[in-house]
Amino acid sequence: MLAIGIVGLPNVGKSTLFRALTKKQVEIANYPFVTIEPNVGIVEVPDGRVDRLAELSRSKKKIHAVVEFVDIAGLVKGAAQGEGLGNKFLSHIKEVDAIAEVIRIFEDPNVIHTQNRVNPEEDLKVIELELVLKDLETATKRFEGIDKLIRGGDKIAPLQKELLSRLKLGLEKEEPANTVLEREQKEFLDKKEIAVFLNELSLLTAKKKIFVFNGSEKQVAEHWQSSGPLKNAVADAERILLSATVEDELNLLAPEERKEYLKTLGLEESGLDRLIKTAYKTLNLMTFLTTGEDETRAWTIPVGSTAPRAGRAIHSDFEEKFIRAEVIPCDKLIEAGSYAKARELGWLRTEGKEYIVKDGDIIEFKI
Ligand SMILES: Nc1nc2c(ncn2[C@@H]2O[C@H](COP(=O)(O)OP(=O)(O)O)[C@@H](O)[C@H]2O)c(=O)[nH]1
Ligand SMILES: [Mg+2]
Repeated sequence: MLAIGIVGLPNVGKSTLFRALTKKQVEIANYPFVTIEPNVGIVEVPDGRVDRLAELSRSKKKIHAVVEFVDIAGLVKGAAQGEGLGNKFLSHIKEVDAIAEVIRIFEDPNVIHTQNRVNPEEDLKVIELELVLKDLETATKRFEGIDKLIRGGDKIAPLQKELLSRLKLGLEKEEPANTVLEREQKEFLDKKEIAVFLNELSLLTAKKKIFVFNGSEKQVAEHWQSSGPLKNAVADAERILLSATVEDELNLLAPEERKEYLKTLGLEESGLDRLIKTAYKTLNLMTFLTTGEDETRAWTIPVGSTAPRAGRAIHSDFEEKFIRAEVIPCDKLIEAGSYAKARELGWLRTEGKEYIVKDGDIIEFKI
């Protein structure tokens, strides 16, 4: 399963956010492949289509798509040199697919700030620098052993050396790996050996990122308006504004009260729901659905998957023995009101191996 790591300096609200997330934790029994650890939370991706389809099919069970969040402790100034939890931090963060970077905006005299004052721009710089330094360490270590591999006749090592030296050059200038990679020639990066090697290096500054600004709506808005550096640093990355404490409180309310409360805050959706959806999108994932009396279920697949690849999410047989699939977009089935009606209207399509699945397709596999 794909995982998002929550990182940030101490006392910025990571654990509060994580606690709020885990209150939404799914019934683990439905996800047999999941192992639970104290700093891991598995949460449903909010998706109204699942509820509507379950109603239409009178399903006994409803199973949403999920994403995994990991509360990663140990990032402090100097973490790259082993300060704080140092290496433990590194091994945890390397395993995640994307990073949610929590930045403290809220002011609260009772919550100590590690740099003694609330300064999001500075915090951001500290975090980015630590991540860059970790990557520099990773790249340097690999670089040091590479000549030996080349001498030993390793065919791929010279290419790896080239990549590592370009990465090192950039990282030494405090450029994140993704900036270096963006500049690289596509032909170079597209080489299969390079892609595999890069993946295996799992550089922190090459991971997808979501910024989470933690504070009241007002505080965040004020800060955002007045801060050019903050805007620059975030650039095109996804960003979520929320208050971790409010999110935690929201979980205590009944669904109706929650809606009311959100309304008074001028919000349609909780910050957590926005975060979960954004995470799903950032990981380049999408959903297809299956529905019937037994269950209605959302399945997670990479954007651009073919029908057989989608089948793999259910069972490897569905990919290997794929013959064809019967497909209807979710909104079309809901509009028709039933499978029988949809069939009568000719809205069910038969698709073959090459079909590229779209988000919200309902698929029945024929094997
Ligand atoms: N006023 C205020 N306090 C918060 C907010 N988010 C977290 N806190 C408090 O800040 C303290 C540190 O939060 P925690 O989640 O443990 O931070 P972590 O070190 O990043 O995991 C706790 O006392 C939280 O209650 C917020 O949005 N507003
Ligand atoms: Mg914490």
